[in-house]
Amino acid sequence: MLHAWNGWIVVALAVTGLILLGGFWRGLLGEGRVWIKWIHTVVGLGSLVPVIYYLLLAGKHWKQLRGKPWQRFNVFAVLALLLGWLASGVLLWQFKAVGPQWSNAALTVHDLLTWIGLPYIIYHSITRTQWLKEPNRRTVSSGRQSASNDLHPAAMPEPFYTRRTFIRGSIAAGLAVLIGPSFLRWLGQSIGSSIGGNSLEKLIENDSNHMVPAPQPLAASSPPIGGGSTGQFRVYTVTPIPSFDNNNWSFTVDGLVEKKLRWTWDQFVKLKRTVQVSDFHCVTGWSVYHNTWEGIPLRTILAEAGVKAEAKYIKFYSGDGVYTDALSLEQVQEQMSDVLIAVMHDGKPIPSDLGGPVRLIVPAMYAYKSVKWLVRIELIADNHVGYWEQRGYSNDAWV
Ligand SMILES: Nc1nc2c(c(=O)[nH]1)N[C@H]1C(S)=C(S)[C@@H](COP(=O)(O)O)O[C@H]1N2
Ligand SMILES: [Mo]
Repeated sequence: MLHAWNGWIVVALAVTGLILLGGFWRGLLGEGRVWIKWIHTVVGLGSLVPVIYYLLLAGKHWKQLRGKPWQRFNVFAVLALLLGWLASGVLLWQFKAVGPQWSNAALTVHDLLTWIGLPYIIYHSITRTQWLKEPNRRTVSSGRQSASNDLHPAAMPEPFYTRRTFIRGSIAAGLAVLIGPSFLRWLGQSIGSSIGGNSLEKLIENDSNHMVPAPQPLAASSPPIGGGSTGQFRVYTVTPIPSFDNNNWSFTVDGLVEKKLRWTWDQFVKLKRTVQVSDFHCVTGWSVYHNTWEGIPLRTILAEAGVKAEAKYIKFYSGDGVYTDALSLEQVQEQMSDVLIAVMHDGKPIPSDLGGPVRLIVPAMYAYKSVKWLVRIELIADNHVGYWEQRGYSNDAWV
């Protein structure tokens, strides 16, 4: 019964975990995503209960597994997986307390265990359900089992080509085909190589924006004074990735301002830019370090537009037509001089996947504040609750 409970817990964690990982579900689920994250966290913490209960009984079980090295190995593998997932999961759950460095490492471990553990557990479940039909192979039974073991010694090797090895081989091959490509993509991203991953080069190659002229980098951007970013961006979007060209792109500053501003791309690329180096942190655990961003400080633009006294908040609109977020004027004017309307990353135009041609960068806050495909800034009197904040993300986004 303990095994069955544990099995169902793993199924629940696998399903919710894969939904959280899949970019496809971001826009579709909305608020549901935050709920699923909660379910995943609570069930994950709950997975400790059967583990502890098992450990109390482990001595007895271990004896029953005498002479069955593979089953003993399996016990180790499953315990290592569950405890590894749990420990890294706790760090991801407590990302604010432990900070981005720890959650970044925890996410890598959590993912790695998933790519190894999930195929392992699926293989294990499929092959072992066949055992249920063969009582002599089941571990937990009465003395009858040792009798049958004497008749069919476990040590007797099976011939290589039997129905069973064929079925196992097919299951393993099927899983490799299903999971292999995503695993390789993940591996490529983690070790920073470009096999199938979203390496920066790939994202730049796939840029679907057609803005002319291309912005020319300042000396501090090329080569990037930050030395080039480290880590991989995961491309997050709640809509299909929009594409822009000179005809469908413009940049507006309006609302409670003295002077409404509107630029076409030709005008916008001529604005004076500055360069900053900053880290980029997502609440789901990943970070990209030492980004060299080039763009226009938000303060410069606000000064040019002239903020009216009634204005208290700044609302940011994405050109995807859906995503928005806001900062308070006080935050921007007193605490964060580094909020940037970014046009270039590491000396290159920001590719469409990463929010180009123009995205917001708020280094002191988690990246859900960094609105991609930024096209409009509106000064408002009452706070606006952003896309993810409406769906359960914390209003407090300070890293
Ligand atoms: N328009 C838009 N901006 C967005 C998002 C989005 O879904 N749409 N996701 C936010 C979140 S949660 C993160 S972590 C970062 C991800 O940036 P990246 O896709 O360039 O890695 O963008 C932020 N800005
Ligand atoms: Mo995020």
